[in-house]
Amino acid sequence: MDAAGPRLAVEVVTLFPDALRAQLAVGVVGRAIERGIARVGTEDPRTYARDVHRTVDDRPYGGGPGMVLKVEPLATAVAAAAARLPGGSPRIYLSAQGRRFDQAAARRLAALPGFLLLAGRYEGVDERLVEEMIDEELSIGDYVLSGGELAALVVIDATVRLLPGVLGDAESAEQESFGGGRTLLDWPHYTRPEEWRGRRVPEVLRGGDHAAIRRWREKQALGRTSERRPDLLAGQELTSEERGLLAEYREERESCRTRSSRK
Ligand code: 9D3
Repeated sequence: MDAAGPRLAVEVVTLFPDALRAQLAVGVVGRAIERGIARVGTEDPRTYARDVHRTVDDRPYGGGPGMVLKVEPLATAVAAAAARLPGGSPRIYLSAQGRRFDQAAARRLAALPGFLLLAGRYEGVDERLVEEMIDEELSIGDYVLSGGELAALVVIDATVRLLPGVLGDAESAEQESFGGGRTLLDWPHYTRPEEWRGRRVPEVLRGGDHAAIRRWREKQALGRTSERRPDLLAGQELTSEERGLLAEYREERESCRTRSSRK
């Protein structure tokens, strides 16, 4: 018996609970829920719409295109979902106006006993609902989505995989293997066959020298990060070991380019 309840409880207020639940059933998150580590409930505001058409939206004051989610029945749905969460669980509105969700935000949410996610649709929700019932607003990035459901799935996925016992020991260790607390891009991965269209798997990965393999992977991770995402390394002090690996990476890239451009 699991009388302790889940380590993390999440509630999502959404007009599309079925679509959300389908995605939550698969993969790492699906397994965490099955095992009782996390619990994700949903609440559909349409349930609380009292008119025959079950209306949840209305035209915006001031005019303009699109519709706005009405404050009632949304308020009833938020209250019903919040009542199932541990005390102190923040209520988060997913919107393009929010602070950017990142790995640090995922770690912060993973440390909580629970949180509520409100996924909007159409042009958004009546601002008075936000003022009255919402603690913070989160965006997942600078692009336009059609609603908050995909954002809710992103936040839940990134958060649940950080909960103790969700990942295996090996995967958990890999998350922390390099970088001394900073985020680096991943190194390249290969599996069989050892040659495909004339491209061979890097020789070091085929030998059993684990120290050499580890060094090669760290070099690739550092090199790719500095080439593709210099912003992740900006303002960070590299160790002399790391500077050496980065110099090696750049030399190897250079000699690779020289070779491939030779006539
Ligand atoms: C300027 C008029 N709009 C539509 C073109 C604004 C707008 C309304 C509703 C833009 C996006 C949305 C729906 N977006 C979300 O619900 C959303 C979102 C996003 O669009 N980008 C990044 N993160 C998020 S979190 C929720």
